[in-house]
Amino acid sequence: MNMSITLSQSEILEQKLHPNTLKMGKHIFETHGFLKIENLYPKEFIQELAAAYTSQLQFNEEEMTLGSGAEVSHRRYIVPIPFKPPFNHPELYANAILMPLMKEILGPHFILNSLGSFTALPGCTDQHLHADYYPLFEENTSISSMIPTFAITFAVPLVDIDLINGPTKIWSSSHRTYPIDQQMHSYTKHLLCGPIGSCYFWDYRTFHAGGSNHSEHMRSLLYMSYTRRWFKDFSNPDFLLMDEEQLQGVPDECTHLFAHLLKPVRALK
Ligand SMILES: O=C(O)CCC(=O)C(=O)O
Repeated sequence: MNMSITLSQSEILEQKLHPNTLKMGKHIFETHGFLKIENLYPKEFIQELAAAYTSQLQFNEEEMTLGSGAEVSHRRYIVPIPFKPPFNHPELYANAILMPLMKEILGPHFILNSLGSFTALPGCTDQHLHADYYPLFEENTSISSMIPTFAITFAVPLVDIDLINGPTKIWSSSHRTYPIDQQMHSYTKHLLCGPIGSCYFWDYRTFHAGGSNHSEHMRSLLYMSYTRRWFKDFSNPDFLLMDEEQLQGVPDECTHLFAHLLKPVRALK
């Protein structure tokens, strides 16, 4: 089965998903625990972000930027990205096509919880298999696996991802079992390759692992996490590097994504 959707020309022009595409996207995500959108963003837009990210790394010494993140496997870092231009563009984090799909999946009161990158340097080795969170109710893993999702990791390739530079590996439908170690063979593994402009996202419960980077270039995925508003992430770096001025600069129609940071008077419109 295809785990991806491709936007039609009219969906791109109108910046709106056809109701059937919306239904299909939700269905794939809920069944398989992940979904890929082949062509969500204009290539030039992502190329601009990629150039800004590279210069952010060059401007800071490697230890300063990569060191402010967390090394999650050999030569693979989670790096925080400050919420400022060009990374605070609503087309990225409040994308008109994406938001209705997130709302279908996470309910109406979801928030943006973090912004950063998964950066795999050349020579980076395979990451260990993991899910992004523990069962929500640790004493009852089967209930925790049955319920709708509470959080999503959303990844945007900043380079074309191929078999050489380390696609994320993901195990289809593994969000319904915890842990999957003894039963890996019952799940189909997918390699999340994709060109600039594509994106993919997975349920916090879906098992996955970053691939090894055999190329000579850095492989970065920009990532954001979208979560239900009540969810507090105790397991992952809670990066949303945003000051008061940047918060005040958020367009009114996007403030709901920051409801957890706003004073109650502005919070729920
Ligand atoms: O680098 C990747 O492809 C994924 C990284 C990841 O899943 C993580 O660090 O939690």
